[in-house]
Amino acid sequence: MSADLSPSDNAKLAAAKRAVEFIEAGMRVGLGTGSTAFWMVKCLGERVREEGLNIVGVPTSSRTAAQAREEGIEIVTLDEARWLDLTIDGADEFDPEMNLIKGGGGAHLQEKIVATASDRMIVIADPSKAVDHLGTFPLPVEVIPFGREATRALIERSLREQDVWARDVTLRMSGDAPFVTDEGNHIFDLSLRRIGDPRELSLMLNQVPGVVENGLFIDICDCVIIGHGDGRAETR
Ligand code: ABF
Repeated sequence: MSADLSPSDNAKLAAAKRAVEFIEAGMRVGLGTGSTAFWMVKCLGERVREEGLNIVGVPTSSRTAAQAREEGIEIVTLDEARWLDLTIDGADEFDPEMNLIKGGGGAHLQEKIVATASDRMIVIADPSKAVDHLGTFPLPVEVIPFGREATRALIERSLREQDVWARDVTLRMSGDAPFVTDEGNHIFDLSLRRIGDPRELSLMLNQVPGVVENGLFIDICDCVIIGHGDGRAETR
């Protein structure tokens, strides 16, 4: 725990520190994105520099790639690594079954590909991310820019047909322009309030032409490390 950091950053740091203890020499590691994953990349960089830990990392975003390079972590593409031993990433929400909503940072497409190509996924989070039911956090859905409004209408129709209550399907903006992902796509954020059946919703969304990937991670996460403001970390 550091007196210079806010309780929230201390919680993220505590989870990150515990998670990097699972990284062993020779591993191929997926590196997540977001403010919690930032601390993980920082802690891993320390181990690489101080212990000479020999690993390669596969970043899940251009942001994380830049940070990993600064930290002196060797990075390779997922195709070069082929398969990963472990991915460590943040989440926007996790439920008791360790299903997740991700994508608040706009990187869930690469994050899902990387986590799915890993033997294990560890999520690092502060206690605010724990929920009984997913859905309070708006669900990100990445769509290709072509025909975006037609895709929006299809998403809305599919939600209605499935009786999923959606307050809004909102185009994510960055200033005056649509937010653009690393893959050149746009994101709709779905205000759903509560997701009854995350697996069914995920399948339904990914069947809509124009949808690239949604932010539901079902049966992908193996364990969650929750950090606390006082520096403690618990594993679930
Ligand atoms: C990424 O960062 C995302 O999938 C998720 O949206 C977000 C969590 O961010 P933070 O750690 O900043 O809360 O992992």
